[in-house]
Amino acid sequence: METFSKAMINYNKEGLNKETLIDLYKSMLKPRLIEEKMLILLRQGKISKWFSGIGQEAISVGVTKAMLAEEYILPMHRNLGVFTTREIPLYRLFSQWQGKASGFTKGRDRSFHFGTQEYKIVGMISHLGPQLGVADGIALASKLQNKNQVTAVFTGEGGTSEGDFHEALNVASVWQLPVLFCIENNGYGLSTPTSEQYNCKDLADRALGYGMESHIIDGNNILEVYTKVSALAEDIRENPRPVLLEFKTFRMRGHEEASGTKYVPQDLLDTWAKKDPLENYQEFLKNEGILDEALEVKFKEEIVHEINEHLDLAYAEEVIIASESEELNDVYQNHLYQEVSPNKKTEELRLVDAISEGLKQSMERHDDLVIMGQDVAEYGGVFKITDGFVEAFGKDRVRNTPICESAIVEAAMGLSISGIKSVVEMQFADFVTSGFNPVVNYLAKSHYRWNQNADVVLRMPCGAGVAAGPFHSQTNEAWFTKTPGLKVVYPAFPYDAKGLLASAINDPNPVLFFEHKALYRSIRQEVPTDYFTLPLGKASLLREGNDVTIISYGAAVHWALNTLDKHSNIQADVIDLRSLQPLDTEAIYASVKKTGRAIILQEDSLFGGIASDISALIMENCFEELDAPVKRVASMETPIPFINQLEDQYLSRDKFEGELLKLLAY
Ligand SMILES: Cc1ncc(C[n+]2csc(CCOP(=O)(O)OP(=O)(O)O)c2C)c(N)n1
Repeated sequence: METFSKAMINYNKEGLNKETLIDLYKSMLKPRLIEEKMLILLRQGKISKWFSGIGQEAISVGVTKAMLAEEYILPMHRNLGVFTTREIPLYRLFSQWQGKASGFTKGRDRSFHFGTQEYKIVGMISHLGPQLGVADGIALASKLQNKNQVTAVFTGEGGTSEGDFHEALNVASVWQLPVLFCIENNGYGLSTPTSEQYNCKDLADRALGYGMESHIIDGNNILEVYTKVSALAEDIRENPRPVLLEFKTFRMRGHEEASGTKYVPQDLLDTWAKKDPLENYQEFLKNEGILDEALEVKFKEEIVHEINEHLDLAYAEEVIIASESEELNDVYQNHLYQEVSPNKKTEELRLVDAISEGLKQSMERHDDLVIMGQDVAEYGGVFKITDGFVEAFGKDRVRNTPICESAIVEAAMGLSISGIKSVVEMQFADFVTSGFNPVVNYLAKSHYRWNQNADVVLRMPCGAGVAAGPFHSQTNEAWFTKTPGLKVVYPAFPYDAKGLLASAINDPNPVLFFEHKALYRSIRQEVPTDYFTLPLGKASLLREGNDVTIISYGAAVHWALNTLDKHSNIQADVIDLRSLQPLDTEAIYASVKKTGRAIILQEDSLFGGIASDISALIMENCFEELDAPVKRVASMETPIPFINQLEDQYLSRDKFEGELLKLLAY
């Protein structure tokens, strides 16, 4: 082994005892030796992919050592040292990498893509940036529950270019959340050097723009990392606030092992090789008389023995046997619906009032339920659903957010990780696109991947017919009904909206709750005054008849009813789906088998909408009983236009009558 002059890194061991100094050494040695073993296994074709953190161990280890065991850490793909320092048994890590059951994802996700509540680690999703907003949510929970805990989250310098980074830092600063944002600046994001990633000297300087404190730390100096982060963490526990840390380091190997380092200038690699965090520290400990050759060999032998023993355990473990039912069972967290029957006393409410009342009663029932959204606090939300909520529940629980849909969905995920339910109001369903990634990739996949539910309801004011143009009129449920892991509820009446919202909030899974804007103030109904629930996944049969089955949801239900009002001779079953995921196929099949004809009316444009799936389901399950082809009626294949004569033409509303008559005449 080459020896290095201790001048390459200046160590200051002041205030640290010998045990701590040795412990830090052993803690860095372990991930290094595991990695060396992994590189051999990779060459032998025994593992599939490896992201090396060699040369960056001081950051993972130093930060983790500075945290308390009950504090959450959100690592990235090069942070093996976080997992080993949290003392996860190695065979579980090896099983995870081999896709075996003793890992953390039952073979459903690879490498470091997992979390574990047992070790208070929340692993990444591939998209990198969302981790940062999730850390905000966990830190918010710590504040709301007065836990005085710090949350540490990692990102590479490449990940700081994502919008999630900006959103998460901004929210953390506005809300003064106790988060340590740890940037590991290792020179390259895949093949992209820092000069092509960002155009400022130090990423730490970005903190200024967010009104946040920041520090630059030598990421290769374990003692600097450990002492500085320990002091900061202690201070943040007392004075909650976010802090941005930029750790200067270098990626010594390829982005992942197969991709090599051809694009990295050799002199850079040579310079940083001299600053190796482990070898320099080892040299320092020897010079200080704390470590000697014999002890070094002993430690290495112990760790190598542990690695081999645990590798044998993992290799001996049976491979996963695929089971369809087990896979399907884990997409959603099991939840036993609790029926709360409606009381007798009713009042006439508009849809908007019923949602507001239902939400308020859920806030009373779940005393830690948090509402987040733009302008939802004093202003009461743009549709006034949360009017008066701040007075009733306080600003901790009714939270105005900056305009940052991604960070807020991610924060809701973080709250759920800490056991807190939340409702997020999208100001308009259209804007969910700005938070689309965390909805479909984080909330939807989390339970399936590592058994972590996302106890979040996204309220989605949606729909056309209000002359609001292409960006305030969409009914975008189809983007979500096709994503396993999400539930989608879409009431058409005040009574249903109130009961279903209560159930959506009780359900521990992520639920998108669509509220049609055009119905908010136009539809009235007698609604029970007290809290009550209705089951998700149950359609309601609004009218009964033998001629035809009309299937619809949302505003289109009212279009269908209005059409029938004009034709008293048509005897139709009218099914209001109320919930699209889960879908009440039983109600659909029972009706179609009775009538022999089915027409599905949706407000969304035709292609890829849920009407297409329902149509296919009917063909597959009721073909023998059909007297006519199933008909889908939907809006035009264009964006939604603004002016009423164009919008009227766009909508399926006025086409329905003709199509219904044609179907009946078939
Ligand atoms: C949203 C997104 N875009 C692209 C990628 C592909 N990708 C994975 S890691 C990576 C580079 C990340 O660089 P950095 O954040 O600096 O972390 P490092 O790998 O250097 O530790 C890229 C481009 C991705 N995973 N997610």
